[in-house]
Amino acid sequence: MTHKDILASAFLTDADLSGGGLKVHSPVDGALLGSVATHSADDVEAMIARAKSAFDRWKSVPAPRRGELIRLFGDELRAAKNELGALVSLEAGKILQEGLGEVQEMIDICDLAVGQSRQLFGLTIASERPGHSMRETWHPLGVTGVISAFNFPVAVFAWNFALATVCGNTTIWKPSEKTPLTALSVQKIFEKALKKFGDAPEGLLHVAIGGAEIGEALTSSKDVPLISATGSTRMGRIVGPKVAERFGKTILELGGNNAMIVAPSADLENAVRAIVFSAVGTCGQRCTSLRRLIVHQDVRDQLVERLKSAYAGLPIGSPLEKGTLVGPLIDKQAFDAMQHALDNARAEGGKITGGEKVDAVEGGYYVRPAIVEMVEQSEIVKHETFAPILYVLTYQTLDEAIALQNDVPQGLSSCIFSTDVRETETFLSATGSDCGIANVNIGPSGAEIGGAFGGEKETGGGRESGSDSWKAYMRRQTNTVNYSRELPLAQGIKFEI
Ligand code: UN1
Repeated sequence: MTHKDILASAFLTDADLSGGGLKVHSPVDGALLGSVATHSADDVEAMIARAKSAFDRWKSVPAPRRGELIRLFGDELRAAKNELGALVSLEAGKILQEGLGEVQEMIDICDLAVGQSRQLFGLTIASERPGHSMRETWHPLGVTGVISAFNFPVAVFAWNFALATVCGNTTIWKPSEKTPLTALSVQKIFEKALKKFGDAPEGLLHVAIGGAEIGEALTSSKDVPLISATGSTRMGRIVGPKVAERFGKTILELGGNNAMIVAPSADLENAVRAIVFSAVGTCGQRCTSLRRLIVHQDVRDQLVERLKSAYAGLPIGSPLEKGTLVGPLIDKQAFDAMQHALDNARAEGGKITGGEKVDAVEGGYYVRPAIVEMVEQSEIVKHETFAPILYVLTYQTLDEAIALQNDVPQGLSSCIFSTDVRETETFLSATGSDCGIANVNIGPSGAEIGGAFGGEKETGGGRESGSDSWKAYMRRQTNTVNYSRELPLAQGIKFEI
């Protein structure tokens, strides 16, 4: 399929792709995919007003009926899985398998949200007063601002949108400037669902395309009670305080610096497969990518040797071609950042294998993933570089390994390969990993949508996707009802008039 075919089959028209000010290039070969129209801060103001009036109607639609809209959206995504998956691959550069996986992740979260729409459970609480009942209920919150990143251009949006919608909210989505086309395609797919649904208010979803001024308009508006932002810690440091200043809520999903501990008892065959997938998959551009390997000294040489030979045979090339496992970096800036990190690693004593530019497809930034053997967890290792660089560190005791794993500013994902239950349970205990995600005998990336997704420390603390993450999209209300003929006060206070 040509680029044009991929764009057209993902419902993008010439009007979508021409005349605008934002030039979109494919990381596959640098080809210009389109010039997309952008929005201004004033446009965003108007979107917020429309989303707010849509919210006024949507919040009174019964939640299971709201779920029906997301069920229809999931159906449309199933029908368009191949087309949208290919567009993700073309615009974000991830291999086709991962592009399809990303759309599957959207479908999965729609399914979860449909079920959730019948389970926005509150609580009944024992009242201390006779003839009183207490409960806790959950109500829709309002307009939700979703700021998403290039590396998961559609799935992370869907985590937020599917839940926000069944929870009764309306959404304004600011996709990454690097991936507006997938967002426009998703908007069209959602419109098909809306048509089938029939009577939804106009303005449930707005896509706002542009740069920082869009984010600024969303974060500063008191009419957007919740901002869910995925991206760098640098971005989070701007968004978090800005929203907090007006007492808005945030869900922040920022940088990760994910580690794997490989113990002497580990199944090394599986460890190698997990390491390669999580370190080089998506060309190291997942927030959950494996960046640090903490290996026991007894298995270190063996493991590193196996990894080097696996890395040497990796098929690097166009992500659109079958058989490719490593696609391109998103752009030149990402390539430069990778080279800069490798220079620093070298200066800090690292022994580097790989990392060089590969001439796979003209116009794209392809690299051989790097393995960097470090003497210690120096400065560069503590820094998240969004590229396929795997730092290798060695340990002797589990305590030492856990201390290394935790001694970084980020706290997203982590894992241990071990068949010793004492070690694995320690890793998952209060004295183990300090991350939001901690796995045993699988890699740190590729989380299922059923669990809460997010992390601690500089990762921002937000949780999205499964478990009870839906609560972040609602406001909590505590109710006390007196059905007696008396008026007793709490805490036994007497106040006679
Ligand atoms: C991200 O990189 O922002 O767990 C999200 C994973 C995917 C989501 C990654 N399900 O790797």
